[in-house]
Amino acid sequence: MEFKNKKVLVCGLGKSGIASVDLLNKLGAFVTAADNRTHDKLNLPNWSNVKICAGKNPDDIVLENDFIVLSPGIPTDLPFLNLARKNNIPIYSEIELAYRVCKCPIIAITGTNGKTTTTSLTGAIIKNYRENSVVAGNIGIALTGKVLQADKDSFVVAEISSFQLETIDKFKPKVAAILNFTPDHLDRHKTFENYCDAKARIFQNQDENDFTVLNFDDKICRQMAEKTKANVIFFSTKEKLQSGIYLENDKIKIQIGTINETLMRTDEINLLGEHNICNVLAAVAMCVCVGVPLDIIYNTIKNFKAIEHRLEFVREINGVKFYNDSKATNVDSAIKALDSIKTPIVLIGGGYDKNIDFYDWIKKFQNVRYLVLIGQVKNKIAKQCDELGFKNYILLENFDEAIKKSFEVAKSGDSVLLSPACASWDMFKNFEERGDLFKQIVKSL
Ligand code: UMA
Repeated sequence: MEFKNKKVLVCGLGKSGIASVDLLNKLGAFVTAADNRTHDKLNLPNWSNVKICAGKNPDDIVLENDFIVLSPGIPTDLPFLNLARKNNIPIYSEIELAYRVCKCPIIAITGTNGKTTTTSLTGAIIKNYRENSVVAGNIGIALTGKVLQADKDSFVVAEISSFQLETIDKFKPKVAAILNFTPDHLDRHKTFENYCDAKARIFQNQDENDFTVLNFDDKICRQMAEKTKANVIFFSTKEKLQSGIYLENDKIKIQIGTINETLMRTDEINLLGEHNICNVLAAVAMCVCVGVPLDIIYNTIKNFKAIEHRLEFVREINGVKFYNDSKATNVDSAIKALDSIKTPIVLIGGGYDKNIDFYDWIKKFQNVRYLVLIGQVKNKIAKQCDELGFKNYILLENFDEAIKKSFEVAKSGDSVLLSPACASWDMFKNFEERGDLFKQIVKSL
């Protein structure tokens, strides 16, 4: 695709938008950068040749452009985007722009949970195989900002969200993995079905030379095998597969084509919880697809440690262990944390309301000694706790207060766990800011 002298409207000036503008500048496009926040609230680089449209939606200038690059956080049904569609102005996701300039194969990972750990681990393995490879995407680093760093012999390993997939066009990863499906982001996608459909777009352009890696243990994922044109590689922690990556007697087995090997024992893996074994199996599957030697896969997994904000151990005070699981922004992810910690738990939960139910999470509170609720959705969670007979909770306004209260009620041998089951956007910029503040306050106790 030719970008030189094209008029491009970049919408949203967070990480994705800023990286897209920089990339388009390099490619010789004429860029207008738009954000509905006012200019003083934006933290923009000193661009000399970029028009800025700030403090409103770009309704009045949208038709002046050849195409639009959309940041993932912007809903796709805004009036100015409908106007663009009516006038046949293409709307491309930021990852679509990255794909159009990418020189190497892309390994793309989506799913409701485990994306970040799986992407980090896959990225670590791939970098040990081809060192110029890059890891980016929803993991917190815009793909457009990294994509030119990867040469044709390397790989781009990308965490991909449902938001990013909504407006792809030709985006075609060499390997696409879907880890699992549970309800999330229903405020944006409206129905669970729409959310699953958005995620399934990850393989919509793949062909018989590509690979789709799917979780055999997740029914919806398993059914996706019928919809992809690519070679399906399943992984499973529950079933011995005829072909795929699976667990047998606590060992990881690889049975793909002519490869029939035992890779390692699960007790050689340094990650907490069974869900992380799934993430490891997915990473193994993806790396085998692109021909990474098994010794590189084995050694990288053996040396891989938990990532920040995901069941991250922070500190122990008077026998109370503190864990930062700020990345648990939905119910399924928060359940995984409860399953992984075996001590009694003082749990800090609540946050932004994504229009999801919390019943399944609350039903898992057998180990929860006390629940501290914060954020926009705290009253809804409290009501659902009452309905299920869980009474041991308190509602607080302030994050600092919540952590201090948790420490006060915790007994030696307990764990204080920040695992909110909600996004952070009501009180924080993102889950990283929430997790960082948690760690800072815990360290000051
Ligand atoms: N904005 C508008 N109009 C709107 C809405 C927002 O102009 O109607 C502007 C905001 O004022 C802001 C900008 O858009 O300046 C923000 O854009 P964005 O929300 O797309 O945020 P980015 O900083 O570009 O971050 C995005 C992802 N954020 C979201 O999808 C909400 C980041 O994922 C991702 O790391 C980053 O791109 C790089 O790829 C975060 C996330 O929470 C971690 N993702 C969700 C999740 O994992 O559950 C999907």
